[in-house]
Amino acid sequence: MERFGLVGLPNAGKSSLYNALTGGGALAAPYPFATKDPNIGVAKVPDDRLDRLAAMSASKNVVHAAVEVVDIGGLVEGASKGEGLGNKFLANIREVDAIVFVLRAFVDEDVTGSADPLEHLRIVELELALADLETVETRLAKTKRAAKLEKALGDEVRHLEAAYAALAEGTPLYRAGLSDEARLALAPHFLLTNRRVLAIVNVGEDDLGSIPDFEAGVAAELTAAGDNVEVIGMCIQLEAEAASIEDPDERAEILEGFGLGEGALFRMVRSAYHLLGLRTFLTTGDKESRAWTFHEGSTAPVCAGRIHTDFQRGFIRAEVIQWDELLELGSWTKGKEAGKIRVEGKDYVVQDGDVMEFRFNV
Ligand SMILES: Nc1nc2c(ncn2[C@@H]2O[C@H](COP(=O)(O)OP(=O)(O)OP(=O)(O)O)[C@@H](O)[C@H]2O)c(=O)[nH]1
Ligand SMILES: [Mg+2]
Repeated sequence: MERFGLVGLPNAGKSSLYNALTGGGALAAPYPFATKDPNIGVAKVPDDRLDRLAAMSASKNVVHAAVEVVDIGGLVEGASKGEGLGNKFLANIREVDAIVFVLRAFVDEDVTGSADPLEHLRIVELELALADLETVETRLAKTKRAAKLEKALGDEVRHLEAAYAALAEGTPLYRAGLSDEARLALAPHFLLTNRRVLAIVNVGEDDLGSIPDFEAGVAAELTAAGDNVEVIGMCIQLEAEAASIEDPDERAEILEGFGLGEGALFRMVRSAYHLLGLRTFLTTGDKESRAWTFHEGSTAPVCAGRIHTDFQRGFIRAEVIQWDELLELGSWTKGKEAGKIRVEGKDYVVQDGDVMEFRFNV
């Protein structure tokens, strides 16, 4: 399962957000370093398309896609040099696929620390960039030596040099304007800032109206990033309170009462999922409707393999229709009768929102 890690200064609200997303019981407390070892949990990816298909098929079982969330201990200025929880926290970040920055903007006298999200962003970015700088420096020296004997390593030296130049300025790689080719070539080095980033601005209960301003302020700092970065403002405290309510109708009422609409958690999980390059195809029937995760650009046999390896091995063809077309037709059978279900072969690149059935032979 794909993982995203919550990264930020102490008391930013990471554990509170983790609890809200996963229904977990991580310690959230008004003192720094409340979290020492990471908490790991699973967040369901809300999907209205799935719910509607399940209703259409009167499915007994509904299975959402899911991602893993890791709540990492707070980092402080100097973390890359061992301050605070230091290197331990860096190791935890290396293990995630995408980073979610939690930047504090809420003011609360009982919770120590700065409430300036840009200050939070500056420190977090600098620490991650410094940690990467150290890694790149070592790799660059090694690769340069090796390149004297092996000419093919010239490209790698070039990419590492470009990374070095950016990091030495304190610029994280996700907004250093590197080409896709360069970022891909650097992937084997597991650098912290060579990933996609989602930034959450944790706004106070009384500041909901200022969410767009906070979002714009943080986004302006991250502009060079292009598609690799997204910013979402929310009040984690209120979101967490609402999320703790089991009954969906009651929860919707509370969210409405707080003035939070559908709530920002849903939006956040969806954004993180998309940022990771993850997409969804669906299956639907009376027994089960289910959302399956695949990587953007996957072919039909690869997607079939998400369900069962036999489906991939013995793949013959896929029957496909977009979810909204199927809903309009009312059922798979009606879709067939109307000739609206397409037959696709092994080269078909699956699209987000495809509803699929696979024919296979083993
Ligand atoms: N007023 C207010 N308090 C919040 C909000 N979000 C979190 N808090 C409080 O801030 C304190 C710190 O929250 P945590 O979730 O423990 O923060 P953390 O980022 O996990 O902190 P560390 O684990 O120490 O790095 C807790 O007492 C929370 O209840 C918020 O939106 N508003
Ligand atoms: Mg914590």
